Amino acid sequence: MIDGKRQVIWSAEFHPFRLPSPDLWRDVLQKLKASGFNTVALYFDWGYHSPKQDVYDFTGIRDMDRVLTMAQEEGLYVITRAGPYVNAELSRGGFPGWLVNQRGRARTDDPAYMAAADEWLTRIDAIIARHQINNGGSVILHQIENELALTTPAQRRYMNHLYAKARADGLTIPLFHNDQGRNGYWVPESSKVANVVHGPNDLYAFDGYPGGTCTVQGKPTRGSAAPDWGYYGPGGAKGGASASPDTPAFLAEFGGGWFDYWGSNGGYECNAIQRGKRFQRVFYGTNLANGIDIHSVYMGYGGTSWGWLPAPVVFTSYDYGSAISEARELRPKAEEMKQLGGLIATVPDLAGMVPAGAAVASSPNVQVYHDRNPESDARFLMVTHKPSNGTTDDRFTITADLPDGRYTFPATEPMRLNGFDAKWLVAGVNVGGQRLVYSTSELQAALAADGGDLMLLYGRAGESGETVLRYTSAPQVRVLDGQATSLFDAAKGDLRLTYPHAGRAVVRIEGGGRTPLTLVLADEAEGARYWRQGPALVRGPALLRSAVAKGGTLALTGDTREETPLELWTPAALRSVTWNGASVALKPTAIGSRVATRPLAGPAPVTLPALTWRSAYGSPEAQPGFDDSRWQVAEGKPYASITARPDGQPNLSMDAYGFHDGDVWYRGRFTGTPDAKQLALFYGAGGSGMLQVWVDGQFVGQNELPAGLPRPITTGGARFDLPAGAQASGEHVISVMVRNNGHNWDLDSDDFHKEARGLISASLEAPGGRSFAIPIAWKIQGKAGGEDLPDPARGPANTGGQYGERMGWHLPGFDDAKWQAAATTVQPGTTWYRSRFTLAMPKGQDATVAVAFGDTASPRSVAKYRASIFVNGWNMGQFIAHVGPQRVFPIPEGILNHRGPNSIALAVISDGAPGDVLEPVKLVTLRNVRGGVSVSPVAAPTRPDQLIQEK
Ligand code: IPT
Repeated sequence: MIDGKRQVIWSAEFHPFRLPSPDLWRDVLQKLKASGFNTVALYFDWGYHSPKQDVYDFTGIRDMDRVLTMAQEEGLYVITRAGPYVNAELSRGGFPGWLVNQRGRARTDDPAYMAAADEWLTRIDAIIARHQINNGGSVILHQIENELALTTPAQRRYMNHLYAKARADGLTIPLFHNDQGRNGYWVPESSKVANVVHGPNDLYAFDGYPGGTCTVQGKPTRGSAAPDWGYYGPGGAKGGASASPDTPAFLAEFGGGWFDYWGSNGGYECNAIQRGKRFQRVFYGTNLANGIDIHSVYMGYGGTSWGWLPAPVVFTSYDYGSAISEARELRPKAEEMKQLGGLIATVPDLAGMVPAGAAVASSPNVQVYHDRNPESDARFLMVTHKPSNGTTDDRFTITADLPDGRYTFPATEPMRLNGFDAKWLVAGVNVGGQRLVYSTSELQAALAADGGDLMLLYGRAGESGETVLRYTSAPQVRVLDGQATSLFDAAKGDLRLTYPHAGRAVVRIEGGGRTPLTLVLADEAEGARYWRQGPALVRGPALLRSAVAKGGTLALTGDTREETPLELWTPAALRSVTWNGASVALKPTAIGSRVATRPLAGPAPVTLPALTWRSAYGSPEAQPGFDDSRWQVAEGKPYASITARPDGQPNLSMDAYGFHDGDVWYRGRFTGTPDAKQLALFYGAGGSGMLQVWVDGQFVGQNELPAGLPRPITTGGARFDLPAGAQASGEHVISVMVRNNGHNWDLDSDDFHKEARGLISASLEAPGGRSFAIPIAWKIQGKAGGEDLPDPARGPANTGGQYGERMGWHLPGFDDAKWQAAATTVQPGTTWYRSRFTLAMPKGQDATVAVAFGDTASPRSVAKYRASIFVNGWNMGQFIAHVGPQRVFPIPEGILNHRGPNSIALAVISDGAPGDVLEPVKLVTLRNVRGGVSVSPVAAPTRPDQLIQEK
């Protein structure tokens, strides 16, 4: 209940850190709102804000106060999820880099760990506290920890600490934890159930990702029915509405897509279908029918794991197959969500429903979940197959005792359920001044129109619909548009309308003892063209962002994908209407709406420049004479990693030296001997990570960790033959570059995020593996400054220790005048490519531009190489040509300057073999609309001399 009113919390997840252009947060929030969600759930990533212990940044792209303000301005409630641990397919699951050097076990009551967590919590809690609903904000619920499935006393004390900390920091809203499944972990003490683990929470929540997967061939499977995780599930301690029957049933994450991994065939489009249209009706509907009234879809907008944010289990794109694509396009499933969320907004009685008794379908292939509101007796009838993943084509009637009497309906043509699908019907509800007895059409929207009500109902194209309304005497029915017939049953007072769902029909009903009613009866696609915002129902545009009445004017903002007619229903007092600031001339229609006399303009086409490149070689560290005098000596640091290493080796792990993300270089010196013929290395590098090795300036090879697994292998061994010259007496130099593709998450709270990265051990060996006690004196260099960031605006995840990164070659203002026209042959190591270009997007347009590599029709190339993509200095991802699947990298406006100069720098790593060379790179437009929000460029240093110099 919020302010004494029951409310279905209909939420979707968004990660501001996966969209490093704060002005676009508003775009996503508006799109979530327009897609029917009333709440947004936000994770916060501790590591994103903290490059070094005690150092925190909440400015620019890290301004979490701003995202909370925006969410409130856009009319969304907020669920905050601030960790300390979040998982989220982030490197270290959101833990900061420096935390892996801590020996104490994370996610326990180890004092050092809790002190570290408190640093973060003190700061993020202060921001959240200001935005709580009872402080004038819109944050309603707050999550402590994330899927903590170990429930030992140390974990219990840790949970107690987190709860007390949140309260001490002024968080007064209900606190909860999300259980990995409905296991009964951390159920509130107040819940007097047996066989559960109690914890210090106000609410119990759990996560669920049911409903099949995509096959390797990219086909959705429908292997399982929607689970009954509430009223209709098995009884016992974990039955009822949740494992905690005394608190509201709460799904903190319900899979609205899934993540994709290195080496897949490209799963996001399949995930968008797998957990897309129809899935949402069947699965989310089953949840709602089961009494799960706090329901958050993971993800609503996935976004981009830019820079070194990704955990080893994912690549750059975190599209997730969510309702809003990474390119910020509303997928068809978002339109379906708009229709479902529209029902929830229109019928507040859906909150707090309880089972209502049998509603029987005449077909054995069909089941009807039947709930009622205990106060108003309004009904929710969720009609789906039995089992719910059934795909047959069935015709049937439903018999139920409804608030207005016992009905078998439809009375005319039977209902139909054709294929995997569900229908969310309501019965016995008051909508405005009307009484809806039942309808086989789904209710999408209602509003008070002049001197009456308006209702928008829809159904599957080609199926017939039946709607019954209650009157005291026969009303007058006029069909203003399309086809519909009516019959009045004077004994009951029922007006029965029968119509096909085909385009739209409009029926006007007057008299009969009620305020007049306009019924818009649409097919599903027609319904999807309507937006309900503010005091208006608007038909036409690709998106309606807002509808704000001020004085006699209704200001509409939104997007058009093409020239689009505009039709709307508003109170007549709103005489004038503007669209994106320009006034719209309107004329009345015969059906009571008004239409724009001229269509809304669509976008002008976008033209993008071709890219030309200059290049320079970027692995000078490989040369024996390279000056490493300022590098750190790699020894003597305490080893906090969980990875076992052989005795006698120095601590080589990169994190120990303050290098947590991206690439790291090692240079080792040894004295040659005739027997030392091989170099054996053991290293940690995350998913599809790699190393490259030179001896005395000669490339001896590279090793890549295997891809193609949903859970990647993150450490590996490699053996290289030494060049003959390296056996001569005297000093020799080994140069090793390790690409660290992220630290593991800590899903199972076993300190897995502390698996070592960089070199773990190195030894010189005779053939057969006999190793010598030949010492190698190692030096190490990673990101310039280590934990002291040279570029705090872009932050810890932006760069690693490539030479070009240390020198600022990735920055837009770097002077590349001395670079050569792009090389077509390639050397082993890293070659940098830079391009400058200017964009001139038409004003008032929102497009998503992407960087695309080679043949985008295929998930991977024959050529073996990888490229880090810097756009105006921002590391917007990693392309691994031979691993894939991502070839197209959307760049958010704000990072990309849509109206002015830009630069792209690519750091390309190759083994130097012929053909393992950068393929053609081009800019492509993924989406183009007229509209959008206004976006300023994200401020950050542009030239190397603006970077904070290493001390
Ligand atoms: C659950 C996590 O809480 C969330 O952070 C994210 O990792 C999500 O899954 C998957 O994308 S983990 C659960 C599926 C075991």
